[in-house]
Amino acid sequence: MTSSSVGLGMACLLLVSCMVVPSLAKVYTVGDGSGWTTGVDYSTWTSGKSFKVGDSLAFNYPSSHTVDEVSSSDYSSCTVGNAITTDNSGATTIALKKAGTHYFICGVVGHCATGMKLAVKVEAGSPAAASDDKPSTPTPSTTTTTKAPNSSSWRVSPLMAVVTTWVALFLMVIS
Ligand SMILES: [Cu+2]
Repeated sequence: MTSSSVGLGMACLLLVSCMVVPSLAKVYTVGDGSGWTTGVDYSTWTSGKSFKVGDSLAFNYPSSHTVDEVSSSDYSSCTVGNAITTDNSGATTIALKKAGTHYFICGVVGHCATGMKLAVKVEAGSPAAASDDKPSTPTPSTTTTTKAPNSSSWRVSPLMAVVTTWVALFLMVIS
């Protein structure tokens, strides 16, 4: 298989993943091809992007990392242990439901200091997009392996989890 056909396949996957979500919402894959890992400058990744309420962040990472949403001060000081929400499923999708700045770090001691920290400034979307909190999802109860903390700020669509896993596998295969 040539690399161009692999690229085409990935493009199709990404296209599908964009069509799955409501038209106005975007899903941002954190770190793009690098994923959520040490040694990536996430402030560079966020620059030039404008995040809106209704968009989502997709974190892809090996289970040796976690995705912790933390306070501004814990973000600045890389303090672990006070996470607002945490997940280590390897494919974490975070719905950005509130305007304001959201802070994420890896909960493994030392990783935040080596770059695993992400601050995302979320703007209120258009009135139409901001008002619908939850588009009707057919069968949310079929969520399979994703560990879902009992918190409303986490919403991992099973379909998106599958799609992001595919993308991650493609990236592993072609790397
Ligand atoms: Cu980590």
